Amino acid sequence: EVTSRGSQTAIPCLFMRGGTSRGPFFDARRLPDDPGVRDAVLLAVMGSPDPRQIDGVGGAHPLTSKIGLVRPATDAAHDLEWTFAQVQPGAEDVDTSSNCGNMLAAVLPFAVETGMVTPSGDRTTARVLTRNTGMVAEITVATPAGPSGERYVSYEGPVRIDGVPGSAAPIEIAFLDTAGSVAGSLLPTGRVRDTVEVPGTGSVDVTLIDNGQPLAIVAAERLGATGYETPAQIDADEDLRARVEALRLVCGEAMGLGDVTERNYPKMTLVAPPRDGGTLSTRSLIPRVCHQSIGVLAAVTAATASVLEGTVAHHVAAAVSGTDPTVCVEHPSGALDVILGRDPEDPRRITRSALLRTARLLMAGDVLVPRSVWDPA
Ligand code: NQM
Repeated sequence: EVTSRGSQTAIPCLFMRGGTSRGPFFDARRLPDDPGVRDAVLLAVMGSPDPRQIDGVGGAHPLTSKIGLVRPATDAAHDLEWTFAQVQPGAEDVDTSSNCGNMLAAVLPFAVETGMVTPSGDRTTARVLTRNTGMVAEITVATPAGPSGERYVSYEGPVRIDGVPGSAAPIEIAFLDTAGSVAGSLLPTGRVRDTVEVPGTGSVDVTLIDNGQPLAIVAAERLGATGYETPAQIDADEDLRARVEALRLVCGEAMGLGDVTERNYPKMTLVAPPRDGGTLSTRSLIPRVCHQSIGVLAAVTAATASVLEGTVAHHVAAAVSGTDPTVCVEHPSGALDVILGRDPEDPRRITRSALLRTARLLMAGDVLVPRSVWDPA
């Protein structure tokens, strides 16, 4: 179904913002089956491994170097399947081993735009299976009827999310069974807190946790930071980043993730007491540069840690109450509210988490790659 345009192959593509991230979305069925060819195509689309991604559509930052691959589900329990692909601008690797809750916000809009899902009323809900981690999310978008009666995804609405200018239509995401997405279990070491030995830094108390995103949570203070720095200040602080990276490698091993040198996780989360009326303050490194806000599943995981007694996050967090507490995760450009659903029998078990995002279709058309990349034979 792909077409040629001179010396290049044209691949149908929607370019979308999902939450505070952005990238090209594809119908997964229209990409090469061979994983090696597919990855070469995706790298060519983005312009990696050039760190500026000048010969592609990537935005030269991890948050704008993300890709969504969507297809109708192959079983009756789900409506859609999606695979998230992270390309680090300067690297040659297409990492599909973890998830992205921001890009996930654009999956259902993409599916409606491309006819994979037919809107059923003013609001359309779909169950989306994330193939990266096996996680299921229930997503609801606004699908009003146009003048001719045909329904469309509306991107206009009153919802503001910190990190994105203006307001947009709400996209509700309810995450189910997020625990152990990559690390196998919520607390992969079996403990709420571990003390690890880090070359150059000494003993560091961390909470190693995965409720949708593997995180190593550390008190900002312990690494000589305040936890209230701007992302630019953190990115400019080579010493701090070296300490964080040394800690990350040790935490990766401790979490059973092996050598994480080339991986995008664990995300390093520096925590401090809340400053703006929230539950806790965060600075998230993804994993080597600082996030402008915080990843969605990283926020769900940090929120989960903040309600578990004994964790490094709980130690600095303000108290929250109720069986389904709202945890307000402060980040460099504002805050993100996560509603946690606790198991009434076992309050340490978080069975559901929910939050609001927005998304927008930015461009529709074809993305072009050299034909020799698409068809290397
Ligand atoms: O943790 C960035 C993002 C993310 C991931 C990152 C995310 C999540 O903000 O669910 O959303 O941590 O690399 O897009």
